[in-house]
Amino acid sequence: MVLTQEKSIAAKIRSEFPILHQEVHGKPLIYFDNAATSQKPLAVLDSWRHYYEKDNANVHRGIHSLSGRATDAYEAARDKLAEFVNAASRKEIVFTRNATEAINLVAYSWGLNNLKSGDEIILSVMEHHSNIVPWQIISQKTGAVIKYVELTETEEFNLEQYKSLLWEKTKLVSVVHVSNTLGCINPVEEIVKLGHENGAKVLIDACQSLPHTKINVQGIGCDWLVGSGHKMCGPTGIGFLYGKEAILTAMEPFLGGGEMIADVFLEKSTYSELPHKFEAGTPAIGEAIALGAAVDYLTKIGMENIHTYEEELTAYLFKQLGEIPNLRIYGPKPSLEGKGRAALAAFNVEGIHASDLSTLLDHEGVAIRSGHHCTQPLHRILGAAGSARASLYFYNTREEIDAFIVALKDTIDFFGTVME
Ligand code: C6P
Repeated sequence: MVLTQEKSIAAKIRSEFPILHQEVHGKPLIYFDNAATSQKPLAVLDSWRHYYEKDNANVHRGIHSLSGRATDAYEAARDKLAEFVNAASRKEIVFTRNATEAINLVAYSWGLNNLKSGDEIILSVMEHHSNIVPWQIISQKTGAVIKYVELTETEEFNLEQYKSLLWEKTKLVSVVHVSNTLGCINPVEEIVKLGHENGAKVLIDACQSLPHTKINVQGIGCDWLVGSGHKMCGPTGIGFLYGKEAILTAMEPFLGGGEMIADVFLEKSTYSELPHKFEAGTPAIGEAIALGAAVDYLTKIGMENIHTYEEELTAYLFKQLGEIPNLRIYGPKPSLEGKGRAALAAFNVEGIHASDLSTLLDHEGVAIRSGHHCTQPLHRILGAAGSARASLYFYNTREEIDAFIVALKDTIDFFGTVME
């Protein structure tokens, strides 16, 4: 199905998301906080419920029928995810709680064992805290030094400065694909290629790209890539780490316990094969299965269709926001066709606190996020304590953007009147 503004298609898609059909403070809900978490379609809710109603049992443990069904469905979800990101093997997909845990897995398992004093880690200033704090901890423990890629004048990834940071001491590059604040789309293939040419390993944080565009890990060429299920129509509590098989094989386990072992003796243990070596304890089984259903759902709509439709929304959102005086949007401008950035806008209106905007918009039924969006260092560089952020997904429409703009203008007028 090609996504368009056409009423019947938009209505069909929206009918699959029960949560969207409610009023907040007496106004129809306009959910524009999709970068924080996405809503879940019936197919995902049904899959989760089916698991707990019919198949609930622990995985890889029992030989009874329920355990067999749970194990099959859990492993089928891994297959779906492997195909979704074009991994070379299902062994390269490790289920984690979220992207944050996946980055910590790499930091503790690979970073702690492979980095030493004087080695260098390259991050960018636009990273989410999840891709800064784990490396700060590893840096403190190993003596490895963190270097940051800065922004260009258009508030994008500074590729030239990145090149100047790379040298033989660079052992790791860990950067975001799409910034959750700037909305810029970073040239990850080029970043990976340059990192590899200098002998560094490269991790890509695909949290904000995976839900919106086709990701091909082999095409990107990265060593690791992380994502969170809840941002791509799946449940919370489930995410994943993609890692090249040879690298994951060479890595030490992150957490120890049941499920990740081959044999346990009182003195020592041997570990399971990939990917189970990294999945200690009972996993989030129902959530992984429901994430598999989300992958099926997104695949059925088509990632290309989602991407193209969101470009259309981006163009419209930026056109409408652009007409509001004293409103500053962070990150690059999209083309007139909405290309070149993600369907989100973090912004500030002169003289009005972002949280006040968000609070008053909530009274109009509009859900946007305000604050630092877990990119505090970036906000400091932008000279703002925080920002308001409207972030869209494929179930949003131009009519919702219109209603958001009316509510935003009314809110700004209200503050203007109060402050006069
Ligand atoms: N950003 C946002 O409102 P977790 O919490 O592990 O599911 O995702 C962390 C994360 C990592 N990288 C990027 C680029 C992200 O955007 C996020 C989550 C949300 O922007 C919540 S802070």
